[in-house]
Amino acid sequence: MGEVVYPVPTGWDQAALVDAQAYEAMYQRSIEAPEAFWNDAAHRLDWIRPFTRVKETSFHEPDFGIAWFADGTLNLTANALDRHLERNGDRVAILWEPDDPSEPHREITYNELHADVCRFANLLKARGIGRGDRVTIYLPMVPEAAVAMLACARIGAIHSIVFAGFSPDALAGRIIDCDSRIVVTADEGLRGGKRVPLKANVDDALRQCPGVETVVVLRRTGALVGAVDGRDIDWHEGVALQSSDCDIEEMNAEDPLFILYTSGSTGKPKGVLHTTGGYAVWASITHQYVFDYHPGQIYWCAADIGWVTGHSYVVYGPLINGATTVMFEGVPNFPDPSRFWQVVDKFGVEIFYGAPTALRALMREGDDWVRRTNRKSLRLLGSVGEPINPEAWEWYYRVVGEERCPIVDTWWQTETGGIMITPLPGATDLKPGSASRPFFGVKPALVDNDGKEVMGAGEGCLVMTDSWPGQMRTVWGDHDRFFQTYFSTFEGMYFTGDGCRRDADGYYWITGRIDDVINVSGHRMGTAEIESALVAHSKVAESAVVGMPHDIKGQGIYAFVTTNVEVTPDEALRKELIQWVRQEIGPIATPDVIQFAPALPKTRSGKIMRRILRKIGENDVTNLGDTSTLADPSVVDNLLANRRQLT
Ligand code: 6R9
Repeated sequence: MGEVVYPVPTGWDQAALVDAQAYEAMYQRSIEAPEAFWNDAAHRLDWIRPFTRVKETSFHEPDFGIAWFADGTLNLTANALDRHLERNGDRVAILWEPDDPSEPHREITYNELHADVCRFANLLKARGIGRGDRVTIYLPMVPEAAVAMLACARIGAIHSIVFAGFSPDALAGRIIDCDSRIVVTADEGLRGGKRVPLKANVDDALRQCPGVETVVVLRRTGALVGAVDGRDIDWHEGVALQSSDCDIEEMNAEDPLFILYTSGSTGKPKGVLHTTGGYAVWASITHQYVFDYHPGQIYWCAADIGWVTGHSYVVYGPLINGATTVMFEGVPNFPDPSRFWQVVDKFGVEIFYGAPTALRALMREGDDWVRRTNRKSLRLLGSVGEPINPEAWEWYYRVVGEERCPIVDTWWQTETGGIMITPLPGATDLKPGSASRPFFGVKPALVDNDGKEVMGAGEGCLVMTDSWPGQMRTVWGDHDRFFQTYFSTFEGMYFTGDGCRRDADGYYWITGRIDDVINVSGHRMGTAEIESALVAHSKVAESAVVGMPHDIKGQGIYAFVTTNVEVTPDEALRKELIQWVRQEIGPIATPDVIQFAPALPKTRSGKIMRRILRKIGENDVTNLGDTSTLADPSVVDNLLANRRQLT
């Protein structure tokens, strides 16, 4: 396939914060003089005591450690709220769209958000929560989730958000790991018209957590939920008694801001810890430049606050920059597959940031759902969470953005705190499927399995050879695991876990997690490549590819395929797809097995659970491991019933 390149659209290079030339200059300076670059950049924040030290980082033993702006002090809420009040207090901070479009939306100004945050911060204090204490937040996508986060930051408490789709067991594990004494939740959540029994889940989880003294319950649906005397308090009754003034706590730049649990390839979820100063600089500077954010624009990141994307790009980045951030409670296809674009029209959204999995699901429903909406307000589109296959990219570009909006395909991780590899809309020619170039201060490298650096165009494991301000600082309670997981595979480098290709133009193409790499007849292939080929077929909606044992090739290719709704999968289509992949990639990528599946097993954040598919591919299905984080466990039963029996 010839490579497609979309140049920076006319006008964008002029109007954007950064054009191609400026990008090169700024990037060079950030790499050659990081101290000077980040010293300047960190002045985007208001500091209480200015820092004099900038970068103190080492990825090597024995002086391993990461600190940025270490002698500075600040408060994150003061940066996200207080400093905007004098001039922009009446600007809308949060535009909230409920799950049910017939329910009224909410507009919360910076003044109002500030008062709400202060009241909730005072409530936390009244319950004995202060500096360094952990606060578990188990809330749906409601403005109060942002209020709770910012209230923690105001008093120096550390929030740990647990996605409101997680089970009681998963919640309990996360409460116990960080030893929270307080949980903030709602009676019920609402998603796609369905109620989620959050308070009941909390009650269930807390049977395992005797250390929890307080549960704050927000009324969202008004459902009757039980209350434990002395432990449970109603959010609104609690804050009604509190003052709307609350002094900020003066935090050290390296004091913890939040913990967010994320799963690795092995073991129980890790508590990724982010600190205050460096994270705030990173979340805000990336939000400004990647989305080319200009004050007053309406910006929407469709991620849930339960994931890192929600932390950095629904709440912290945009609010530090004084933006109007849209918060959406619902799902892309409820009440119908036009919903995203209806919300865009309703609020005049200019910047939209979403996930490929949602785009593929919408693409499958046909263009008409998009075309019947206006979308003229959109000027920029973003993608995050997984590689976006060129077909979905093109659809996003042509149908959603009408060839007017650059797409920023942003690669990053919970661990990185914010965007790392991405186009800048006024600076970077776009190649569908490539996250393109490193952001300021990011030093990616590719290494082979022996840790030898791959120079120029080539392929390897993606590592970072130096620190950036938004980097995670430790695994909560297990600093050794932090070092072992990320810095021991390749000496002196942060290992991302992703495979990657760099082309002759220096563009990065993420090929998927290294653990998803398969070796067929001695050829190393990213499963994402084959998936992308399959998905490019007009009858295919989604696909996941894993390795399977093969007598001759070492590993064979096992492809799970979900077809478009109107297609009935049959033998003829199976042959057609095998032929198609041979054509798209070459005979070496010929799938050995194609299993049609009505749906793929996904986590609630939309990531395909490859571990399960790999087990099926290996025909090792007696122990599928922990399936508690699956959005719909019945999907697995169907896969098992129809799996190919290997001989
Ligand atoms: C932000 C987020 C991190 C993993 C990462 C990679 C995949 C994220 C991507 C992407 C290709 C992109 N990933 N963005 N792969 N292109 N634009 O998703 O964090 O949940 O920790 O996931 O997601 O494999 O290593 P997280």
